[in-house]
Amino acid sequence: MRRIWGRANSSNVMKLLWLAEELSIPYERVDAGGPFGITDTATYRTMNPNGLVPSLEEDGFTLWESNAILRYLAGEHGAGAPIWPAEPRARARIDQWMDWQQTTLNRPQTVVFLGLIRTKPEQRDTAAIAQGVIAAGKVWGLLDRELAVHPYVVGEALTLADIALGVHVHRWFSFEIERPDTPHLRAWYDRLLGRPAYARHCAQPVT
Ligand SMILES: N[C@@H](CCC(=O)N[C@@H](CS)C(=O)NCC(=O)O)C(=O)O
Repeated sequence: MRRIWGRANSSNVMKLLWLAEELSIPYERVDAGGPFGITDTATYRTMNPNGLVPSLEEDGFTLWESNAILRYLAGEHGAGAPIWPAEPRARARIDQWMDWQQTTLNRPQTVVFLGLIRTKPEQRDTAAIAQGVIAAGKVWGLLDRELAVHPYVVGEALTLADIALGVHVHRWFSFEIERPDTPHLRAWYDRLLGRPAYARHCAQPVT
């Protein structure tokens, strides 16, 4: 039995649902985190001491950190396929962008997301949000330049790098903000929207 713990509107949970559908991996999802709670319970904390979502549970094996779970699931079900190739340099290139999502993109993108989506208008720090938009715009601009050369993040095919970053590009284009012109990023987003699994799990109202 494979169980994904986490509310469906979490970007990090969306990554797993999207990958599972792309690779036809069966799973059961349990709502946890946010209004669903559970993450503070002792039982959940033995599985994920961070008290965050997602967590993966598979016949007694547990794992946390969304990108680590992506790699694990792809290794089990898609190893060697373009989505998670075996060749070390090809794999390293994907890892590079996955780490970049967590370390470089998340910082400004989270400021904008929490400020605009999770904060009441009267409580917003508009200066911090404006700075976040500028910073995130620069980060997305870097990816735009990469996508000028190939249709997906590392080349011709969808990989785990697209999954880690793709959940966030829907939010970026959904925010009511002024964005820099990034035609290649927009074309990639449109390409992702054409994938049923992305449309179903990631391109939903941002909450
Ligand atoms: N680096 C972690 C971050 C996990 C994380 O921050 N999850 C958020 C949701 S995206 C969370 O659990 N928030 C608290 C909650 O939902 O209760 C990962 O990629 O899995």
